[in-house]
Amino acid sequence: MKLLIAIPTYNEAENIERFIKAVFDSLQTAGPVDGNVNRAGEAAVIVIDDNSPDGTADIVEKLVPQYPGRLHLLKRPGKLGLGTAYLAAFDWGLSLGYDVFLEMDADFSHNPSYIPAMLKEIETHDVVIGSRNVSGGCVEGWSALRTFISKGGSLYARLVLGCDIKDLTGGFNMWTKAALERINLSGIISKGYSFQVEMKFRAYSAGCRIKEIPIIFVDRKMGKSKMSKKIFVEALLNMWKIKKIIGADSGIDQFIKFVVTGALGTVTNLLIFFLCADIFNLHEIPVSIFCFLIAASQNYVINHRWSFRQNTAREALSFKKWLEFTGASLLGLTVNIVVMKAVLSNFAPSFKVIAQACGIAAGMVINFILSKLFVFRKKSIKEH
Ligand SMILES: Nc1nc2c(ncn2[C@@H]2O[C@H](COP(=O)(O)OP(=O)(O)OP(=O)(O)O)[C@@H](O)[C@H]2O)c(=O)[nH]1
Ligand SMILES: [Mg+2]
Repeated sequence: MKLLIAIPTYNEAENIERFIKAVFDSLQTAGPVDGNVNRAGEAAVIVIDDNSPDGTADIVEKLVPQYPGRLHLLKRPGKLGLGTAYLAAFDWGLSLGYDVFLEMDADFSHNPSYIPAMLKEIETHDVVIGSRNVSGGCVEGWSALRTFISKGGSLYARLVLGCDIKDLTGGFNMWTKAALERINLSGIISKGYSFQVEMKFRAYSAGCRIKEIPIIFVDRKMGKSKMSKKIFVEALLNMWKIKKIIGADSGIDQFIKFVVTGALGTVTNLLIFFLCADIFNLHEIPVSIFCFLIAASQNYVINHRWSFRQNTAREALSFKKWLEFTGASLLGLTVNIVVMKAVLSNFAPSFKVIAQACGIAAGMVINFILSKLFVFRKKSIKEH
């Protein structure tokens, strides 16, 4: 296991030397304490500098010989944004066979002493988030206004995206290679601060196992913030683009897919019925039950893999869920019969098929509601 720590910098001359030292120091302790000797021992740091006018890159360049093979510098011609800096580092690391990636700010807001705990968690997860918003985590040194803006922004992102990660905006995150491969890095649209949200939302939507561990985030003591009103508003607007591109299905989309799945199930049901009852002359009642079970199984698989795939991406097909789905289908069938009978006796339409159509529609709606809210409901991160 090889860890690559990516540190983007823009005008961090006052921090970078001490920060790099602190990172390597924390890696030294990571091995013996947590049994991550190999991972931490082989870990490397890459600084991605955007031609900082204060000479950050020169400082890093001078440090490189002190950490042979373990400190790298990627120089870019100008300020191209935090997001593209990370993407460049991921590309670099993936091509060289690194399999765990850590993002960190250079301003000491992200304390390197958390790295061992994150390495421990990454063994059983795809993404580990250093989170300010879970119990035990917090921010130190921010004004009430900045805290309010940050919390408000985070809540807004969570609401727009319908995603229950508590710290969507934070930049202290660890990724496995597998997680990065699932995210589709080349499709990322964010260049600046919404990059962190987009990465996490993509991982969440792709069904990655995500863990948030509490961190105490400390406001920078040296250097200037790169955050501006323009960048902030841009990030807020980007949420909607991200939602559109990653495309969480709406309830209507799910319903249409559910109906198509039901129609396919009916075709399967009729085909098997025709074979068993008409060709092989088997008794209609057991054949009918058999056909129902086969169609329900087919519907279960297609709904899991297609209609509700965004809810079930983290789960495998299971007997328990099949049983729940078949139960919901039986209930749908019961509603179908009850409604059909009620329409017949109350309205007596000239064609009985009209009553049956009403019954099917009612049964389908009940089955859909049970499927969406119960059988294929989206599990929260806590349930994993
Ligand atoms: N390469 C590169 N790094 C950047 C860019 N913008 C910000 N950074 C770095 O990204 C990290 C986070 O930026 P910060 O300015 O600390 O942003 P912040 O944490 O939201 O705000 P403050 O802590 O208040 O400054 C720091 O290490 C910055 O130097 C950029 O355009 N390119
Ligand atoms: Mg910062």
